[in-house]
Amino acid sequence: MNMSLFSLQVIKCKAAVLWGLKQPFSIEEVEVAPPKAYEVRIKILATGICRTDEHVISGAISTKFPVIVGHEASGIVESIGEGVTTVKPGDKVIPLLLPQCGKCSSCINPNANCCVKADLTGKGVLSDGTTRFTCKGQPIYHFVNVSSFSEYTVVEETSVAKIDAAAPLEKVCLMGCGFSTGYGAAMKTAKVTPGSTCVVFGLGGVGLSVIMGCKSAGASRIIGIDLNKDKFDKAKSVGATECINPKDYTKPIHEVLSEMTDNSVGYTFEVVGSLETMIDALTSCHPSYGTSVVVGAPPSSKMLTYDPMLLFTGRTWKGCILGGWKTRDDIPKLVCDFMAKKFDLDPLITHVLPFNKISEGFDLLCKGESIRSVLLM
Ligand code: COD
Ligand code: ZN
Ligand code: ZN
Repeated sequence: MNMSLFSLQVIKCKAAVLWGLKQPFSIEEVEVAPPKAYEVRIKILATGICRTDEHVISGAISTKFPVIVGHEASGIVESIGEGVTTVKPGDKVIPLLLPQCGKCSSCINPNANCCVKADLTGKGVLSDGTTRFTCKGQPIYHFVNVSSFSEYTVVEETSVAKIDAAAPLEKVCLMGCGFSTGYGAAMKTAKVTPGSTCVVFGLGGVGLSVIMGCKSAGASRIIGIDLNKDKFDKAKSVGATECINPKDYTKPIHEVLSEMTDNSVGYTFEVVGSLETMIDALTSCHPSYGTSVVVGAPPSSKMLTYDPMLLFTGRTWKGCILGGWKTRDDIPKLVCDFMAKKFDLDPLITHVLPFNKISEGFDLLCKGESIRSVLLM
């Protein structure tokens, strides 16, 4: 019997609603509709604050308002819609900003993960074109199929990964975005080789996760770069062998790196999201065998000019979303690796706050004081 039949009713709960651009979060009582066919209603228990959520508030990423953002979360399945077979009420899960439908050309290709069902353009609705949230009689839009700044959310079955029942939800929520993005950029997308030299531009939570990935892959030298030297100690604690600030040099950073490494940089990672560092990172990897990965989301509708000679000599330039992982397959495996202590998430979690202190969490992010704040519902 479909267990969701027991709970097919609207749930009233707390959510942080953004009513418009550059507006503060407003904690509201919202109605969360029951899951329709092939949908899952999740009780969110922990959710991290990611820079991309802030980009919605500022307008750097366009979405429809009013909206419930939040996309780095963990929780427990509350009920399931008709036809759902891969999760059941009570399962621990991570909702996925990048679905894995298993059928589209990306899902079928072993080297791709950008599923056609992903909402990367801010449609803000589920597959049937409607939302499952209402507040004060008004529909509230979803964000990247997740909307975790709510005590309950509804996602599609293709946007949920079932994880180990013993996983600590207040930590593994970071697998929903920041950690997986950085770690995967090194392990899955670049496929860093043992003994290599890696350079990471930007030492926020995602950059630190790239460093952890380079370390796990066996890189022997990992150079961290940031304009803020306060980021260096943490970077070294997770595996950077040295850290530099471009402001301390008059030479261009690629020349500094070439001299430091005797021209042997195998991999560079752009984890800032700026056009200048994308070019710096490309230029800094070895002209013939170097690979540079764009991890930071590029600013919307900005173009880049570069000297094609940089590629002509043999460099590889690639990008990835969510580290390149196939989300439903790989995120549960990452949780297993975490449980097996292959890496630690504690260095990334600088603040833990109750959900109603969400605005405080965003202030910490904007002041550069937090790596990741985790909100507990
Ligand atoms: N050179 C070096 N470091 C710099 C520079 C610069 N020119 N400018 C800023 N920095 C440093 C800052 O001091 C800071 O330490 C760091 O770069 C950025 O860190 P945070 O804490 O602001 O951000 P993160 O690490 O949480 O995330 C940064 C990304 C750029 C990766 C993020 O915003 C992003 O674009 N994510 C998209 C990637 C993805 O797949 N996302 C999935 C959904 S979000
Ligand atoms: Zn994110
Ligand atoms: Zn797909």
